[in-house]
Amino acid sequence: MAEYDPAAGLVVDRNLALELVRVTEAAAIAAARWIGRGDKNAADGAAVDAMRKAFDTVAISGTVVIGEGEMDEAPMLYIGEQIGLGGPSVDIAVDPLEGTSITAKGGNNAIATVALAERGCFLHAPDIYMDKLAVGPGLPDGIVDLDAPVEQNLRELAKAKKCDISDLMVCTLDRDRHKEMIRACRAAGARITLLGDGDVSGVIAVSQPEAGIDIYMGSGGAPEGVLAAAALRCIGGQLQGRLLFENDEQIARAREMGIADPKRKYRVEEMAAGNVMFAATGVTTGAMLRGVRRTASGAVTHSIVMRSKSGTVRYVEGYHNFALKPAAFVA
Ligand code: VTB
Repeated sequence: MAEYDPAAGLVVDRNLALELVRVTEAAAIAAARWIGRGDKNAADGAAVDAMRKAFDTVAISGTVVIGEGEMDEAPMLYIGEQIGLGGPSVDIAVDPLEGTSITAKGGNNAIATVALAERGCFLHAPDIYMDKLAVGPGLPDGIVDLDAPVEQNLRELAKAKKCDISDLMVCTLDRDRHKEMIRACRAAGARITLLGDGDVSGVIAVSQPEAGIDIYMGSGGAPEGVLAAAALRCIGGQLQGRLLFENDEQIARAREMGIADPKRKYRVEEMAAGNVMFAATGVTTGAMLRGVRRTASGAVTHSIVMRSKSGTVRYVEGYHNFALKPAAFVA
């Protein structure tokens, strides 16, 4: 069924969300061939290639706004690339393989992911770091803040959740730059899950009660921040993000991309506005999704797909028959 959104003046079919699952399934199946084979670039390349081909069957006029890089450095899914069969004008954010190193090592939590929004609705985040702070739905707005000390955020969150700080589980990337933050969390008495990679699913975990994560904090890729914001637009939860510029050149480039205030603290709806759809398929098993499982004649995939407009979250189990469809392109 088509939906008319007067604010955007565009017609976006809700079934597009299900189309996105085909796209992430294709990328995940292709990447899964490279699990544990020690070649992260090959895994990434396979995911990009499969995802790019899968987009050719989706009825959109899509523009990649979060992608694999600039046109001169990425042959496919580069920023500005036009994709799709033709249809409503939408912006696309992709991370064909979030967790290339995880996949290369056969670790946990690698996903293939895509988000879609009406034209102009995603923050055009440059490929730099973003400081992130996220908590799940149902908490008072602003209960935690990027500018507040770690201890204060944990204290306020524990109070709101009516538990002790020692009951809280923090999630962050295991990086040297987070040493001081991790020390402060531990000193306050909180528990911590350290991720090797994959902060898109790390952030989303705060809004999935079964994942057991109360708060995500720390810096990771800015494009990954926009993808996580797209997911939280659909399932709820708070995420604050601030771009971390390392030099004036990066600030100047961001200005060209439309970012006027380099110190701005973005909220979820400022990173992913309007009618948003998000899909992800597990490549390797994690808290959110099971990884691709190979069978004698095909593969089984596990995906999540959601829409901001309805708030519906679907888990999709796909049984793919390679005898009927080529393995690298399940569409
Ligand atoms: C994170 C993580 C990604 O990059 O965004 C991270 O989610 C940030 O960069 O999976 P560093 O690795 O330099 O910390 C990835 O690890 C890879 O894109």
